[in-house]
Amino acid sequence: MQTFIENMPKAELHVHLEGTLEPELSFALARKNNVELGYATPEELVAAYDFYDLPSFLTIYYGAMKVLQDEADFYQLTWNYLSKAYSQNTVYAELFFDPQAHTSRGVDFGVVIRGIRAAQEDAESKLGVKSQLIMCFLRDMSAESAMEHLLMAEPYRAWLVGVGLDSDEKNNPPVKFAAVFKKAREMGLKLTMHCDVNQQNTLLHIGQCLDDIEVDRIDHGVNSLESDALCDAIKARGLGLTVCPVSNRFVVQSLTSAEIRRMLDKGMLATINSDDPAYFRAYLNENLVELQREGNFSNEEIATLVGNAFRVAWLPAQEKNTYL
Ligand code: ES4
Ligand code: ZN
Repeated sequence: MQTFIENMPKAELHVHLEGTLEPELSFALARKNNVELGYATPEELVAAYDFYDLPSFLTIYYGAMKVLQDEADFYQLTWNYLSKAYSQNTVYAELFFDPQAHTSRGVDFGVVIRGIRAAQEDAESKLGVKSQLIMCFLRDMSAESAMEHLLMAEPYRAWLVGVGLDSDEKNNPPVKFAAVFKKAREMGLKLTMHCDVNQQNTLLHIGQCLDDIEVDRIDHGVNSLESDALCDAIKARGLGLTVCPVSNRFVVQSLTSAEIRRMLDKGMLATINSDDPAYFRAYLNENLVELQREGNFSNEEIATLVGNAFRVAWLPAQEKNTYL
């Protein structure tokens, strides 16, 4: 089964580029940029990864970003992820990035996106790994800041496929960003939002994603299973759910294999993803292998989950069919 999973051509739709920052690269960039990390070795840094919910994770995730300073750093981050994807037979990826986590540190928006874009182009031409970029807004920052960043992105519109919403969900509902997402849709961008597992008001938030924002996909969305009406709406609209098993384990102590099986049984378009693989210590293959073991999924079920990622990818139908 492990070989079956490793050999399949795969797509990943929910991976935060900043969440692919491996400890070894952190150390190399810290040395290059004269940044103090506060740990003697990469192993010591990993040992300090102590998260058990979303806020405890986000503190570590944002803190580590201080080593990312110039265009070459964003290139290296992105190139390393896409090379890892290549090594795992992940042939297509939609990549999240968090510009506000960089501009708030004084790093220019253009520096971030140009570094990422150059690595995407090289990965496609040299490795054959195709990728598209999704700009995320930090929901614990203001709607005004999100709108400013959407305007900053206008000159780079052609480099983006969509926008997303991430960071701390508590007291930051989808409707806070209704105007920003409306403008993004007018720019021709696809829309997605995080509805992380077991967040306060999660059913309200999923409902707002569907009815107020009219998203094209939902990131996580596992709690939709608690409402038949939400499940029916998600199914009727053919919306993909980007589920992240190993990420979920930090919050609910399970890979949510039972929930993923229920989604499959209902005909919902669940996909499997790594979220923040450098932190959760699992890329796409490891997520699939561990999920299969916990849920005892058949080859056919794994193939459906992997196929779903191509089905709901933001690619022209003709291009998707070359992968399916
Ligand atoms: C994230 Cl798991 C998760 N949830 C919300 N925001 C995030 N940013 C990076 N990983
Ligand atoms: Zn995420």
